[in-house]
Amino acid sequence: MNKILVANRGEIALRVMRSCREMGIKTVAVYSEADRNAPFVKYADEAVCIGPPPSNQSYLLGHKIIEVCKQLNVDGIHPGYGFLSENAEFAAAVKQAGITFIGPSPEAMDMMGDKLSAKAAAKKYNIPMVPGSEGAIDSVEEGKKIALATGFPLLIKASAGGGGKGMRIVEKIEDFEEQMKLAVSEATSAFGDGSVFIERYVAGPRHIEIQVLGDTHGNIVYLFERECSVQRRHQKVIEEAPSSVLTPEIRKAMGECAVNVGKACNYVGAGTVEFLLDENKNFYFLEMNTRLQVEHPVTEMITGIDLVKEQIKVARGEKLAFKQEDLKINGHSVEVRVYAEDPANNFLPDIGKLVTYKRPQGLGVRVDDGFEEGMDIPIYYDPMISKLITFGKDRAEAIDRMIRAIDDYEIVGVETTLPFCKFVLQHDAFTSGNFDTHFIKHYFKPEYLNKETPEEAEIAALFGARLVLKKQAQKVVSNENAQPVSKWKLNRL
Ligand code: MV4
Repeated sequence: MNKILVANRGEIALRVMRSCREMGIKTVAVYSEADRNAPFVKYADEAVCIGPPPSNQSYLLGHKIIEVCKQLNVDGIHPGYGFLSENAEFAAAVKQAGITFIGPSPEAMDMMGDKLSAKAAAKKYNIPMVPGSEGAIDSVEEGKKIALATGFPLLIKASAGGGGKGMRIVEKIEDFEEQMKLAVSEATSAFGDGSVFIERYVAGPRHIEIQVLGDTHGNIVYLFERECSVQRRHQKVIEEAPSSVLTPEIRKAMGECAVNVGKACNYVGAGTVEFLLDENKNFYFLEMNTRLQVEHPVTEMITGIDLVKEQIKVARGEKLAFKQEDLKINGHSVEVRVYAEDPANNFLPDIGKLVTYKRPQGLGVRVDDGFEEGMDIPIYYDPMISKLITFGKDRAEAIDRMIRAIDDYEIVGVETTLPFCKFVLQHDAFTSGNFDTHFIKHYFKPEYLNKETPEEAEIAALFGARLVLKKQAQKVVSNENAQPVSKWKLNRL
């Protein structure tokens, strides 16, 4: 493989291209008019503008991207995450054009894209699943029977859904009919497929996912877990690896189940198998994501494996260079997602210019981003500014390092979720490891971020600046390089 086109933008496009460069592979960026000056466009060996800013006129235009590949003699496409990454039709069209899709087969994507067919495939390997319906519910009558046998509360889920879309909780049989009708109509309008199924509702679960990697020779391994329980409205906020609740025995059992889910669809490449873990540490298979995930860096940090390189190697037909017993967890890694959103104002996107943008640095700190100081955050896409990742010898060190990195990060011009992430990292429930998917609902209130009114902030900043100047004047003799406290800190903390 000599040239790879990255069918994505932002931090993930850049992250993929870095691995390509290390492997001596040329890169092609495709970009929208909104991303003309983006770092990933500058980093690529070649770059082609494919349309106006809206994704459906640029990053989602599979046929146009394949045309670019043909013109530039591209031999592989890396889809990143989001956009076309889980589109089986696109993967098939890429293959049809004689280009390597860096990811699983269209068949595996189709099988795992539908939750019912994923569960049916997993069932053949005796993977534990939440009790509920065997397949789709065809009528309200049938649904009620299964609901009574399953028990309440229960969930009605859309087979074509994912990430919590099209999910409805039912507390009692009297509500079943109405909720089922709503679920079916939501699923039909959102996914064009009204198939729904029933699962018992697992209260207070942890969301734990297993990274798997398969090659074209039938080998598949697990790269341990990521704990993703801290999330807000199905949007992950903090991820870490390993999870502080898994014993070596449960880790092995979950890992082996994940490998079997991969085997059930002849999985090739990097994939993620999602599980729920209940209070008694029983785990249940939920779904499989057939792409590289946003949070893949924490796995890279604790295994020392570059997942993008591995994706490319297996796409070239190489055998995995390691076996399960070669893989070990080393240390601990935490990731926070830094969004241009205002956590004090219901997480409304706060789009604007990155007037000041200074990354934290130092031992154990990794920043995956796609911005430079002075750039505008486009309104057309996900408002994620960066992923801030830390690594330490143990969980406490990774967390302390993350708090230090958050304090060192200087972002002026937009509100960010950094103070919110710091709040979570300092919370007893988080540091003790005793939390579940309801963490934010249970513990977070916007007032905890203690944001001042603009007037108060200005007064505080003026006082702070005076104090800093005074202190600096005193320090000149002992430390002439003393840094003033950043404006960001004065305003936000
Ligand atoms: C569940 C559940 C409880 N019981 N299934 C939400 C996203 C989708 N992947 C599955 N989800 C859930 N499925 C049963 N039977 C609770 C959730 C859930 C959740 C799961 C993972 C992470 C965050 C979550 C937040 C709310 C609900």
